[in-house]
Amino acid sequence: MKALVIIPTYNEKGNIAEIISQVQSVNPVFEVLVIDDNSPDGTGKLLDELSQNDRKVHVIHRPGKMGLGTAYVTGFKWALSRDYDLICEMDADFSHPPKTLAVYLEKIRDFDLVIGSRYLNGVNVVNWPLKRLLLSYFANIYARVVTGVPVRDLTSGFKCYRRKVLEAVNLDRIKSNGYAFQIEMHFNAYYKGFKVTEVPIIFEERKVGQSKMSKKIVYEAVWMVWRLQWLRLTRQL
Ligand SMILES: Nc1nc2c(ncn2[C@@H]2O[C@H](COP(=O)(O)OP(=O)(O)O)[C@@H](O)[C@H]2O)c(=O)[nH]1
Ligand SMILES: [Mg+2]
Repeated sequence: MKALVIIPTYNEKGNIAEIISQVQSVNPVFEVLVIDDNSPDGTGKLLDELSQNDRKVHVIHRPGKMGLGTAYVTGFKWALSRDYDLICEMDADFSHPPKTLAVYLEKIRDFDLVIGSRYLNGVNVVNWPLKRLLLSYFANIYARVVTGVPVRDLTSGFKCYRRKVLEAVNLDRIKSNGYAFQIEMHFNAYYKGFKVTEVPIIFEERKVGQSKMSKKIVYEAVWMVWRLQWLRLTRQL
């Protein structure tokens, strides 16, 4: 079995080497693909060195900051043009505990998509300002009600797909770039009939570097859920 962890980066010089090393120490089956958007802090240069010394570390450089969604779509296509069976998504900033990847390896035997969830058994988020937590929490309830997808953490960016899920999604039609991207992918997987499950994670706010979250990303999710329902009901999904 071949497994790939895709990590998008923008200014993650202080995190990227350590996160790659922790992913690899969970299980040597994991290869890593980093999509770097020409980070001004030199993350890309560091990645060139890391990938030159390790054939299980891969890097794609894009010319500028183009957003999370298009970074993942680029990574998915790269993975699908090779022989990976499992394709995972993860942030570079240690908000997603690498150890959970071991749980994904177990769970994915029985499911097609395993999502790391902050909102199973209460709220498991550490060090977020209350405002941000409330936004995320209620955004998830809103998205769940509008989309009808029974996933507690629809905006989670930490998960593992079986290859066939990504093959079934028309990646060229994925439109969103921020949190909505995660909703859009979960929506597709669920309504295309794949077996989706969640496992609890404890999400910790980053200690190094800065968040790239913006108002624009939030608004995108507000209308995207309606667009997704429209596409589904008119059989365009
Ligand atoms: N390639 C790429 N990575 C990005 C971009 N925006 C954010 N990231 C990465 O996506 C992950 C999550 O971003 P982050 O700013 O921590 O968002 P937050 O956790 O929602 O505050 C991190 O690994 C970032 O470096 C982007 O435009 N391009
Ligand atoms: Mg983060």
